Amino acid sequence: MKDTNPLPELSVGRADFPEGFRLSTATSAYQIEGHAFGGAGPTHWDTFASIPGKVAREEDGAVACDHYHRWEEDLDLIAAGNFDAYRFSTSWARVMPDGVTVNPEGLDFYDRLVDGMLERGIAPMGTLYHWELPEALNQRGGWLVRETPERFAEFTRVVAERIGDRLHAVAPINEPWCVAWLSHYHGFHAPGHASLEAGVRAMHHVALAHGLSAEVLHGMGQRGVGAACNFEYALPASDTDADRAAARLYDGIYNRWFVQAMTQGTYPEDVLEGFAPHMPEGWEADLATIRQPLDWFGVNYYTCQRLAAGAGDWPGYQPVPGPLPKTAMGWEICPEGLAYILKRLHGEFTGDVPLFITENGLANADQPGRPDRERIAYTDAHLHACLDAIRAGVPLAGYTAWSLMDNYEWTFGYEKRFGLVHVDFETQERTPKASYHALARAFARA
Ligand code: IFM
Repeated sequence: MKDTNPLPELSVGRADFPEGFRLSTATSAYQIEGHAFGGAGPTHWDTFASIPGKVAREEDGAVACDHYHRWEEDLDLIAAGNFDAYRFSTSWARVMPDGVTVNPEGLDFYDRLVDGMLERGIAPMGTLYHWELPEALNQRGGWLVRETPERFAEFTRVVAERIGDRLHAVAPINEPWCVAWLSHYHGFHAPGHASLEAGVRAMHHVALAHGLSAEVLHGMGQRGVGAACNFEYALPASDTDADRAAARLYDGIYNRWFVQAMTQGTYPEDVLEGFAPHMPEGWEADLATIRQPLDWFGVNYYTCQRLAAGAGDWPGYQPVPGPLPKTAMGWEICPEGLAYILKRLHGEFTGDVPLFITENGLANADQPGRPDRERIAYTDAHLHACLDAIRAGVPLAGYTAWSLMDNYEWTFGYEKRFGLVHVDFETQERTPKASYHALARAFARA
């Protein structure tokens, strides 16, 4: 049935936020570019997606949104949407197909893209690694071995030499927890390892990669060096001591491991209790490298998680479904968790370093011709949580909507739609959704 109700507006907008607050939107290379184009090398996501049962319909990022050819149209959408900044990522395998050798065509692509942003008045926010590792490096051990963070430092130098002068902000790694724990302990993402030992080694090597990369950037005089970590509001499933301990441990692995190492140069003691036997040799000496000065700290937030004590091996916690309304990913909609995370980061870890919401959004069962009211409501509630944190003294510098457009949602293939812009994957036609228009109106410049 046709939805004839008036289109909903956001109840907050640019005028409610402090002067200079930036509205941004984000994508990532493998999720949109079309990895088959431009001489990019194979990645461990191509390998993973080809294994039956790992990814819905065995879909991969070979064509994705064909952004490699349609980037100008996509930047026009960002500009017309009144976004101040655009968070994109550089594909390591596009720039260095075997992880080592430079592909000039790949660098040229990002050079054009960054210039295209500046021509349209959009501030480029780069992420160097958003999940696709060159397959050649995966073959050599990937994030299980120290060679990968060391090679990542070299990739950092190559990218920064070419486009660093025009980046307003740069983060080495998007969502280190996903790169390490989700992909090497849970095995849900590429490369699909599933053991405590693999998870722990990756948790250290990914942290080290952040540190080595930030060190290179600082050495080159790069401005705007930051980080982008993901957080979940961890809640005990019940009031028992056992469930509270489960939530605390989950919080340690998910929320505290990386930010504590990056800002304080230590790992959380409670997590180390279980990790210590599997940590790579000499890890203690790396903490000084992992702790680097940060100009800003990025927060990716989507949901809360309820944890119960489990009977299995350490860490043993069990996620338990909660009562709140859920997105198409099955994730609870919990904006108060965002305010909690922001206040806590500011109070315990990041101090005066400006925070930036580097991802927030939802997958929704969008239908063409029907306004995505759920996305507008979700965004509105999370923007209110941002205001709550700002009123409490949190130095919050911006908000990024994930994602500019529907794209490759990893193990879910193209089925889950996170976009402000609808993409028809048959024709590649882009159609802005009601949420895109609502944000554009709310953040129009005076
Ligand atoms: O699509 C992902 C993105 O690549 C990283 N953060 C979470 C998003 C939604 O799952």
